Amino acid sequence: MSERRFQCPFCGVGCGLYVDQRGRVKGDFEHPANRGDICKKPVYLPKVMDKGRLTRPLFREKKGEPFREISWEEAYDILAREISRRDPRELYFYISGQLLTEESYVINKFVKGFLGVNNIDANSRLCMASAVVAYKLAFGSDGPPCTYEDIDDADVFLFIGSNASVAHPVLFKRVLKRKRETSDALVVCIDPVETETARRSDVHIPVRAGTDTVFLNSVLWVLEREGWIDEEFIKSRTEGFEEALGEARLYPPSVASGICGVEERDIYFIAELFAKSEKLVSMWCQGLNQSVNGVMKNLALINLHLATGRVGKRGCPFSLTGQPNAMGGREVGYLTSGLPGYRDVRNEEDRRFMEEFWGVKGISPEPGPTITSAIEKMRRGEITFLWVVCTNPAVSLPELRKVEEALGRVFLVVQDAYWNDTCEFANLILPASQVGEKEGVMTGSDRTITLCEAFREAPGEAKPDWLIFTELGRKMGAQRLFPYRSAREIFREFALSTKGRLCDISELDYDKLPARWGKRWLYEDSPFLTKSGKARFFPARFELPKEDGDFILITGRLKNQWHTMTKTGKAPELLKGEVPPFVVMNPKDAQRLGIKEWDIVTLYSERGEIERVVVFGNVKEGHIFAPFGYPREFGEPTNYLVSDRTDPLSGEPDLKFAGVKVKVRKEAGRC
Ligand SMILES: Nc1nc2c(c(=O)[nH]1)N[C@H]1C(S)=C(S)[C@@H](COP(=O)(O)OP(=O)(O)OC[C@H]3O[C@@H](n4cnc5c(=O)[nH]c(N)nc54)[C@H](O)[C@@H]3O)O[C@H]1N2
Ligand SMILES: Nc1nc2c(c(=O)[nH]1)N[C@H]1C(S)=C(S)[C@@H](COP(=O)(O)OP(=O)(O)OC[C@H]3O[C@@H](n4cnc5c(=O)[nH]c(N)nc54)[C@H](O)[C@@H]3O)O[C@H]1N2
Ligand code: SF4
Ligand SMILES: [Mo]
Repeated sequence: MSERRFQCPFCGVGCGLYVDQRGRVKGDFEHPANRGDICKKPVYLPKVMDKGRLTRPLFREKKGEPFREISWEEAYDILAREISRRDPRELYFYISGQLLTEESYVINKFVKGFLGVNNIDANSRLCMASAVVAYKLAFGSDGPPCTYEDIDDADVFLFIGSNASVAHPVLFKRVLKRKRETSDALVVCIDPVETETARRSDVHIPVRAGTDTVFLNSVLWVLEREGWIDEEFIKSRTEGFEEALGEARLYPPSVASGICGVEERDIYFIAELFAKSEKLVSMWCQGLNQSVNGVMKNLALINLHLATGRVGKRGCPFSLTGQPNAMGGREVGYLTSGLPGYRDVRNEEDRRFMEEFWGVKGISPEPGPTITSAIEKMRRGEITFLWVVCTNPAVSLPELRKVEEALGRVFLVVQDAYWNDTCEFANLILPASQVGEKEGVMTGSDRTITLCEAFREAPGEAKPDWLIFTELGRKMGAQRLFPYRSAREIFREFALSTKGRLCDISELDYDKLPARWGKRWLYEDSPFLTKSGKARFFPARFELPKEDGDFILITGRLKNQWHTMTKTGKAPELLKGEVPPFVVMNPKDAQRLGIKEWDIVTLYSERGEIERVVVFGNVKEGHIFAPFGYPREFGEPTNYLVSDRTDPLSGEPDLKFAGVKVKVRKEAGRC
C-alpha cells in the first residue's frame, strides 16, 4: 500500500503525518505545520486503534439494563422515532472539535437546517469560545490573524495561560529552534504554575490565577505612560483606545502587582517587550480562555497588540487551538450561534443565504443554549433527548454531579469510536470509525487544511460520523438534503458555501491539500471586518469569582495523555509517569498542612470530593494543579470539583478556578 497521509488526530498544531510501509506513524516532511516533526502521542496510534472499540450499535430500553446488539436499520428506526415524537426544542446535540470538517458540517445541517433548531454545541465551548468571541469583537471575525511562519522570524514569544511544551509540543519546538538560531530571541511564560513551558522559557512570571486582565491592563498603562504606543496605527486602524485606557488606568503597576502577586518590574518588563522588540508573537490557550473573565483576558491581550501596532508583520496575537479540528468546526459554524463560512444565525442575511443554499426554510435566529445551560435544561426536564458525538461529557464537563443527573434523565445517544464513561449513561450507542479509517479534512491552528486519508478498515460495523447522519436524514425523508455518497461531496458543498467569506476555500479540493485559507496576515493590507473597518479596543473589565476553600484548584493536561484517555490511555508507553492520578502542590503549602510528598489526600468542596496522590512542584502558593482527564476507572474524575460558572460573553466555563480544601487520607509509605 502506498503511504497514506493524514493530520494528527490529537492537538491543534495540526501536524501532517503518514503511515509508512511497515505501519509506523511518521511526521510528514512536506507538511507546513511540522515539516517532518512529530511528538510522542500519535506514534502509538496504530497500537491502540483496536483496543476497546465499539463495533455494533447497542440499545437498551431502560438505563441500568444490559445493552443488546442491534442492526443499523433498527438503530435508525429508534432514532427517527425518538426524534420525531419530540418537539425539536427538546432535542440537543453535543459534538466535537475532533470530528472531521465534513462531519461537523453534516451534523450542523441536520440540526440547524433540517430540524430547524440551534440546539447544538461543541466541546469547543469549553475550549475556544472565549477566543472566538474576542476575535469577533476586536477584529470583526473569528480566525487567527497570523500563521506559524511568524514563529520563524519573531524575536519575542509570550506564552500566557499556555503550557505549549506539553500541549502543543511541535509548535513549542519550533519556537525553541528559532531561539537557537537567533541568540537575542526571548521566550516568556506567564502562568501560576512553573510548567515545563515555564522551565524551558527564559523568564517565568507566576501570576495569580484569574488575574491576567489586571496584569495586561497594567502593561497597557505602562505603554501609554512611557509613550510606547504606536499612535499612527491607533489612529488609522483602530477605535476605542481611550475607553480601553480608561479601564487600564485603574491598574498602575503598584496596584496590579498586589492583585496579581507579581513584581512591578515584571509588568514593566512585558511593556518593554511590546514596545521595543522587533516582532512579538503572543500565544495563549486555556489559562486565558477557560475563565469567567475569559473574553476580557483575551481582549486585554489583543489591546496590547493594537496599542503597539502588532497585528501582522511586527507580531500578532495567536490563539492556539486545542483540538485537531476545532478550527474546522468553527468554519462550519458548529457552535450554538454559527452557520457555515463564519456566518451567524443572528444575522438575517447569513440566515437567508444558508436557507437558500441548503434549500430549507426557517433557520432559527435564536442561538441555542450552550452545553452548560443545556445540562440545566436536562435536569429540569426541558431537554429530554441528547445525542453526544465524539466527546466524553461524563468526564470533561464541569460539576459532574449535575451532569450525571442530566445524563440520567435524558434519552442518551452516544456515538463514539471507543467505549467511554458517557456510554454508562446511554440508551443507544453508535459505533463510529475514527481518523485513519475514514476520509475528510481538518484545519489546524494556523488555518492550514489537511486531508486525512484512510489507512485501515474500521472494525465491525463502525461507520464514519457523516454517514450516520446522512443515512438517518434520508431515513427521515430528507434525501434531497443528504445526498452524499462520499466525504468529498460534502467538502465540495461546504467549500462552495464559503465563497466570498474570510475563510473562503471555494477553490480548494482534496487534491490541493494541505493548503491554508486566507493570506499570511489576515488584516495586513485589508480592513478589519468590523462595521467601520477598524480594529476595536475594548475596556477589559476584571472580575474574580468568590470561591470558598483554602486553595484554588487549577486544572489542565498531562504530557502524554489525550483528555479522557480513550486512546492514549491504552498505550502503556504513554502512561508511564502520568498515573496514578496526582495533584501538584507547593511544598510550603503542603508543609503547613503536614502533607508529605506521595501522601494520598482528599480534595473537597460543596461540589464533591476526589482523592489524589500529592506531588511537589513549583505551583504558586495557594494554588493546586490537577490534571482533569482521568476516567472513572481511576476514581472520581477531577471535574466533580470544577464549577460550571461561565463567562457572560462566551459561555465558556471557569474550568481553572475552583476553591477546594485538602485533608490527608493516607500517609506515604503506609498501606
Ligand atoms: N498532551 C496533551 N496535549 C493537548 C491536550 C491533551 O489533552 N493532552 N489537549 C489539547 C486541547 S483540546 C487543548 S484546549 C490544549 C490546552 O492547552 P493549554 O491551555 O496549554 O493546557 P492547560 O493545561 O489546559 O492549561 C494551560 C496553562 O494555563 C495555566 N493557567 C491556569 N489558570 C491560569 C490563569 O489564570 N492565568 C494564566 N496566565 N495561566 C493559567 C495552567 O497552569 C496551565 O499551565 O491542549 C491541547 N493539547
Ligand atoms: N477541568 C477541566 N475540564 C476540561 C478542560 C480543562 O482544562 N479542565 N478542558 C476542556 C477542553 S479544552 C476540552 S477540548 C474538553 C475535551 O474533553 P472531551 O472531548 O470529552 O475529551 P476526549 O477524551 O478527547 O473525548 C473525545 C471522544 O471522542 C472519541 N472519538 C475519537 N475519535 C472519534 C471519531 O472519529 N468519531 C467519534 N464519534 N468519536 C471519536 C474518543 O473515543 C472520546 O471518547 O475537555 C474540557 N474539560
Ligand atoms: S504536536 Fe500535536 S498535532 Fe503534532 S504530533 Fe503532537 S499531538 Fe499531533
Ligand atoms: Mo480543548
